Amino acid sequence: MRRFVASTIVFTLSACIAVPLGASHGEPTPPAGTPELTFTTTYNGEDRLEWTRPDDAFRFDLVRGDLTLLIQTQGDFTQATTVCLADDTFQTEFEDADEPSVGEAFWYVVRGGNSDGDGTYDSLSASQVGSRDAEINAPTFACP
Ligand SMILES: [Ca+2]
Repeated sequence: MRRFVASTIVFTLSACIAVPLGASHGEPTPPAGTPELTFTTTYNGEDRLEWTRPDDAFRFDLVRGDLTLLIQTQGDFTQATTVCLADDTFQTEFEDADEPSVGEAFWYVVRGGNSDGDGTYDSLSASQVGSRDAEINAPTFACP
């Protein structure tokens, strides 16, 4: 009986914490920000991706694509997206063991998510033309 009561209390607290400040209860508020992604090579030669955690995001989707395909298709992320590397991970880093072929390159993008939905793969920079989201979400192997 005591365990049941404790579970109920924990659930109630979690539900309240998930609602961002200033948001009305019942209105879905997926992350408005976008993680900032950085790429480094570790001391043992691993390719490490790290990203920032926007205040309103606690899970992340990381996708990889083929840069040559992206250029050849004039920016078609549907054709150039090749793999979902991490789906709903709580981590803010990933080590990619795969290497592109000689003369090729990978591109990576990450989006945040919360209990209300997914954020955006867009950079939110004025220099970006159009949105990446619909094209990156289209392939069957895209991050759900
Ligand atoms: Ca996901």
